[in-house]
Amino acid sequence: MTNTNGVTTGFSLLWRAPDRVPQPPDFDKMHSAAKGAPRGKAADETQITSADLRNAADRWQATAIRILIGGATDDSISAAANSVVDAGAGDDTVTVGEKSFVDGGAGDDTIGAWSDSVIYGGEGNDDIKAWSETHIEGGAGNDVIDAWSDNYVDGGTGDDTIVVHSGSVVIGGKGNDTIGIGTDSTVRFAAGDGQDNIWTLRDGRIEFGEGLNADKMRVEHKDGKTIISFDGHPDDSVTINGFYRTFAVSFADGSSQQIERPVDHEAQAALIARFNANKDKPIPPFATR
Ligand SMILES: [Ca+2]
Ligand SMILES: [Ca+2]
Repeated sequence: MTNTNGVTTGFSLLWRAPDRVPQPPDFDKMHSAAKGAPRGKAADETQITSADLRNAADRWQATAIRILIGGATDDSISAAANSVVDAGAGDDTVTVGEKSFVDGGAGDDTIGAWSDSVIYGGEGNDDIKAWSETHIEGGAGNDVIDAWSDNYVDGGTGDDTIVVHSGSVVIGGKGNDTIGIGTDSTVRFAAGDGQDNIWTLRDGRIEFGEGLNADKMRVEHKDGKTIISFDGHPDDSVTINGFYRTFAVSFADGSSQQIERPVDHEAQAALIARFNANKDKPIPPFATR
């Protein structure tokens, strides 16, 4: 597939172990190391380009990674690959190339990254987009996260909207989340994670956490949806939308089962109509915000 920059990218990339939680850089150390690096200015229109970054890197002789530190204001930062961005507080807009690390900090941040990156949205309602093999944590707030393939996405607390295309692991976390998954992706749902809606146009899996056991599970098919709940957990449920016939679920004891979903032609037609009506909207076409 070719992206808008004309770069050809393969989707069958090496699988990144989803449990691997990358360690964030030591920002205190970096703040002192980055003396002379461009910093976010008071003006909202602050724009730091990759050329600025290269100049800064030359100044403090850090060639392996580039470090950008936004202040407490609304920063706009555009950086090349191998960048480290600590955007700080404020409503920041950050775009980075591959193999980068972004901490959006507090505020409602808009963050975009290429592949193999690590993104922490921090507090606030963040809008995060990434390509592949990226570790994303939305943090607190109602985040909107859109990622392509082989990603690990944790929405954190809040009512998050998360869409992944393929080969990804998604954790909605606490709050009532809307999750869209493409092929070969897994949603992890723990006790206390709220009432989540999963939209799938293809196969999918749910891994239930401790306490959400097979012998407590209740499955209800209604209006084209499949609602999974558990005895003793009245505030938790997962609703599967979409018309794929089977859905795999697994439990903390290692057991698993297939949930067979009845065909509801009327619900299928309604979903397809909804998809087509919203397909031009960025996130997600089948579950509009
Ligand atoms: Ca969140
Ligand atoms: Ca949730």
